[in-house]
Amino acid sequence: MSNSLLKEERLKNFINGEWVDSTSGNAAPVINPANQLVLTNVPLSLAEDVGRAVQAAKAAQKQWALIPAPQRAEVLYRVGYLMKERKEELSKLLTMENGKVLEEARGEVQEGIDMAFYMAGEGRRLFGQTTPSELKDKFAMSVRAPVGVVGIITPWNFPIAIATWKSFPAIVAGNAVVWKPATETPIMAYELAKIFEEAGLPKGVLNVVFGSGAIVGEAMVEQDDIRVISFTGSNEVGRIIAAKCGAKLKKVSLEMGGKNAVIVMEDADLELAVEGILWSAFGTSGQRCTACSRVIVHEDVKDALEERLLAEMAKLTIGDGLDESVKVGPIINQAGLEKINKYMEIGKKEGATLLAGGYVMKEGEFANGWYFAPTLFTDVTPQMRIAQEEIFGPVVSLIPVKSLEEAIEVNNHVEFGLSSSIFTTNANNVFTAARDLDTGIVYVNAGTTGAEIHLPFGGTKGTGNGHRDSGVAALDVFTEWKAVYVDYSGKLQRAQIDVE
Ligand code: UN1
Repeated sequence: MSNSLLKEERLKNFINGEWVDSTSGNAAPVINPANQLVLTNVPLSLAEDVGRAVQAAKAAQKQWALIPAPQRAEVLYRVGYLMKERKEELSKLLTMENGKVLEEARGEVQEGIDMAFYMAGEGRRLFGQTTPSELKDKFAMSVRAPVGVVGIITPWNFPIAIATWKSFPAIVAGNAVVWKPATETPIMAYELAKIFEEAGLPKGVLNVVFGSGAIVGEAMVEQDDIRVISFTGSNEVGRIIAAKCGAKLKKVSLEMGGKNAVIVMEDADLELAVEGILWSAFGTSGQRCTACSRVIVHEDVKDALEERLLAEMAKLTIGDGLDESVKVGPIINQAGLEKINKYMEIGKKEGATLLAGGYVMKEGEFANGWYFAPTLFTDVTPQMRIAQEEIFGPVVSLIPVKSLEEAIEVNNHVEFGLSSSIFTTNANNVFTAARDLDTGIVYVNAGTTGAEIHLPFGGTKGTGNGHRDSGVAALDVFTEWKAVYVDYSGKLQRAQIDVE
């Protein structure tokens, strides 16, 4: 084992409160993208393992749902405090398995801590409505009921934060969870399950089954006892899940990426805009659903913006995220690196001008990791593939425009609708943009990343299917509305008929 933080040579599934091997006996290495050292091994489970997890979850959920929500929430408070105590250790492990720089890893763990306390608070709210009945001596209200067993499928780019967005509301609302984490980043799942165990979550309420989407994910979708699937990942996989869940009338919540833009108007504070672009484009090496991959710039400030961006990009330090001086870490794996690199040729062939970066970094200290140089294309037109498709890497395309109207049109002219941003000092521009940008998240004078956990996270068009993660909106995914009528008149009162 290459580090002392993680002692297990091979992780185990967590089913019914027990740590168990997968029935397949197979495993895959978990590789640190900064240096390609093996951190541990992740089991590759089978449908049978999912079946066991679902049975455990089903049995546990019946009891869990009967515990008052404020008491269920106490487990989440304990989870939050344990995460806080272990923040530094968790952050280091996160950097090792995912590659993001330590400062960002700390931010991600904090996002999980925030979610724990926020959702624990929901245990004393979980508000429904009370409303007058149209009939005398009759009471009407709506309450949130748990859906039962929920399936969550989480990505490698935010292996702990996104898991908390989904599992915490599900658990506080009285559901039991079957969770398939990404095989690239299972250590965060393993650590979070250990924390839940320590926090006293009853066995079977949270079950972790490691393995591939094709086998474990597929088995979860096929299981009739899983009533909701909440998925974050690619648009391609999301569509398959949605179709299969549709055929089974299973509720499905999808979050599938973005092609997010920063708009820079001629009246913008350029220094601030450059800071916002750098942080949201090259932070996490561009591997965020919310990453900025387009800059839509007013032609009057295009040259000035390019110049400042290039100057600041030259200062970015690249390397192993455990080194506190590093600003941009590695790419998750070889496949990710190849995908990004493919877009370099595509962009050049389409006629875009490459101003910086554009290559895989292989020399010296980069030889054993997966690194891509921060990249800037300019004179990009809105219909080019580099301006349309999600690259998921440190690559930005500059698109010049003549007006706010054109900027908004260009922003909206993509398949996705997750996040957008505008830098401007004009109040009319602010409100016009906030109204007309067709994305689930809009930032003013900030980059495209940085969502806070008590607001809804998700987007329009190809980004999602109308649901949201985090915020109160997450409760809508993991609860059913139940309308309850109590007639205390002592006689049969017919709605719509016995109304005086
Ligand atoms: C993601 O990229 O899938 O707003 C999640 C942000 C983070 C979450 C990103 N708080 O960038």
